Amino acid sequence: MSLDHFAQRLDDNAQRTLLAELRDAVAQAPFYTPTMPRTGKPMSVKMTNCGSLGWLTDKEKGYRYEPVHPVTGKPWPPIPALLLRLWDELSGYPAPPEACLVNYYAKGTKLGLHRDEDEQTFDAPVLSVSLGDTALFRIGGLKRRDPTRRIELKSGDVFLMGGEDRLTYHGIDRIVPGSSSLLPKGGRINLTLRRVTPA
Ligand code: MD3
Ligand code: FE
Repeated sequence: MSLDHFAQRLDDNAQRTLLAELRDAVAQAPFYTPTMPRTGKPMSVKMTNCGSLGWLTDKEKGYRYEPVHPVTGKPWPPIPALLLRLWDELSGYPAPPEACLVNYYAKGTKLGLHRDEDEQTFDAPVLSVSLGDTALFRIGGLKRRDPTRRIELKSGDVFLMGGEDRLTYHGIDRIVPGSSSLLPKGGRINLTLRRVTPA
């Protein structure tokens, strides 16, 4: 396994079901603005999490996983059932995901080229689900300077990266405003399911 793009894996109905589950989660764990390690510079993406562990970053302690929301201090809400099923169907991993990072991209939001390397194990894949406006996603190789290519991630698309591609560099160049009517206020939500500890 390496990179798999399941275009339109979720139909309109499934996207709306997931969005409803997500509304409950976000009511308990509101989106907040993460800040960069050391500099404290705010990121343009808004974040929250579901699951037993959530990814976060702040000026003082940097990138890490924590069991509670940084603002409310409460445990993250459960991962939506639809996502747990999707992980079972596609991941090929013998244990459920521990973390579901929820990213919100308003118009103008970017995410620079990076690797997801804060987990204790890379033997599980990362599974990503896109909702709302189309993203211009950039994916490179195992080295930062490797050539990159662009992939459009649309509402309902699922992207799976594992095996030799688990540590590839990737980022979001921009979102395309008005490309989807799923989210009433526009923008894009991306959900990434991850394993943090070995099964
Ligand atoms: C390729 N999110 O949360 S998801 C992230 O659309 C992140 O919000 C992007 O990068 C987003 O860390 C991209 C697709 C993705 C996620 C993880 C990967 C692609 C990946 C890990 C390795 C290679
Ligand atoms: Fe990433």
